[in-house]
Amino acid sequence: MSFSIAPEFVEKRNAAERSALDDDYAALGRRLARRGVDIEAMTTTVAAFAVAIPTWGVGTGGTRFARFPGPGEPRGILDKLDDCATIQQLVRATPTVSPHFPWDKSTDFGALRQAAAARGLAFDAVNSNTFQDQAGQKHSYKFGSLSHVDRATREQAVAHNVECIEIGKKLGSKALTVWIADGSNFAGQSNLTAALDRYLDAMRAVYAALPDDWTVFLEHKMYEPAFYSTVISDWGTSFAAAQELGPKALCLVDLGHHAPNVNIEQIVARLIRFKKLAGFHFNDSKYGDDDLDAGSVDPFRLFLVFNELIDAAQRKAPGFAPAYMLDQSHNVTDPVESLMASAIELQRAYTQALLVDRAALAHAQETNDALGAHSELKRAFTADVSPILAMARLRSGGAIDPIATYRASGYRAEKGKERPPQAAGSAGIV
Ligand code: LRH
Ligand code: MN
Repeated sequence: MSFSIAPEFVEKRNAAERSALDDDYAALGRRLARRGVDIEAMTTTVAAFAVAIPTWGVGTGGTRFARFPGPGEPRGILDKLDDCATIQQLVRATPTVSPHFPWDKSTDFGALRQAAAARGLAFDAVNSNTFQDQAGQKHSYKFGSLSHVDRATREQAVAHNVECIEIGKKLGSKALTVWIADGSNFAGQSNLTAALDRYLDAMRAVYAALPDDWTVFLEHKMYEPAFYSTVISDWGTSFAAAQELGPKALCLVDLGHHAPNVNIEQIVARLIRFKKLAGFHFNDSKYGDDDLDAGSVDPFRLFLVFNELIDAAQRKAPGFAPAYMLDQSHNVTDPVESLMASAIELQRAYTQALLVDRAALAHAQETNDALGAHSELKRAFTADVSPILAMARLRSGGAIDPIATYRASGYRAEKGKERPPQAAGSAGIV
C-alpha cells in the first residue's frame, strides 16, 4: 500500500495552529478594513488561485555537472502523481499537472487520466521534447529540430509534436507547449533567417494539427543549450511567430529565459495588450535559466508581474486567460517542499497585487506623482498576507502550515522505503 498523509493527521495539526491563525486573521482583517478591503471577499478570491505543477519538478533536478537524487525519487508518472497529489492535499492551489513527453510516457493515457482524477488532479498543457534524442530515434536533434536544415529531421519533430497533441487529447489537456533548443554556437554556423523560416514552416504543420479548442504556447529563451544564437530567443520573435501562425498560437513567458534585469513585467503587459499572452513558467533566477524556486531571489519582480496580471483581469483585457505553471529544478531541496513553497509564493504575490489601490495608483500616475504611485505598489507588496493564504488553505481542506505538516508526516522517509534508491551521478535536469 503506497503511503499517503492521512486527512486526520492534517486536521490534528491544524487544530493546534487554529487559534493563532484566527488571531492573525482578525488583526489583518481590521487593518484591511481600514483600507476599505473586505478580508473575507479577498480570501474567497485567493482560495480560487491555481497553478500547475510540472511533472519533471517532483524529482530531484540537476545541472550539466551532476544530479544528486534524494530518498524516495519518483520512479515514473504514477509516483509523480502521488507527490503532486500530496502537494495539492496540503496547499490546495495546484489542482493540475503539466506533463512532458516522452519523460511521462505511458502505455494507456486513458488510464493515466483516471489515475490523476483518482488523486484529485487533472492535466494542464502538455510539453513536447525535441531537445533530446530518444533511443532508436532515426534523426538526431544535435543540430536542431523544427528548424533543422534536414527536412526529414523537421518532419520527425513535427510528428512528435502532433503525437503530443494526440496524447493530450486523451489526457483532457487543451494546450501544447513548444520549447525548442534550436540555435548555434558559432557566428556563421546557422543562417539566422533561414532557420526561423524553417521553424515557421514546421510550426504551421503543428498548428494545423491543433483541435479547434486548443492553443499552442511558444516558449522563448535567450540562450542555453545554444550559446551564440537561439531561434526563438526573445518575446519579439515569439510574438511575431505567433502572429504569423494564427489566433491559436500564443506566447509563454518562462521568467528565467531573459537576460538579467530585463523588465519582464513590461513584456507581460505588452503580450496582454496584443492578446498573445499564453501564460507562464514561474520560477526565479539570479544569473541565467537557474530554475530556482519562485519568489526565492526577487519576490518584488514576481509581485510586479502579478500587478500587471491583476490590472488586466480587473479591466477585463480582451483575450486575457493566462495559464499558470511552475517550471523549476530542485537540486538541493525536497522537490515537494519547494513546489509547495513556490505555489504559496505565487499565491502571495497574487494576493498582494489584489491589495493594490488601483484608483489611487491611477490618480498618482495621471498626476505624475512618481513616488505616490510607487508607494501604492510598495504598500501592497509589504503587506503580510500570510493569514489570508493560510485561511484559504484551511477552508479548502488544506494545511495551515504545509511544510511543517509535510515534514511531521514522514512522507519522504516513507517514500524512501517504498521507492528503491536511484543511482547517483547522471547529470542533467531530470
Ligand atoms: C527550457 C524549459 C522548457 C522545458 C524545460 C524542462 O529551459 O524551460 O519549458 O521543456 O525547461
Ligand atoms: Mn520553461
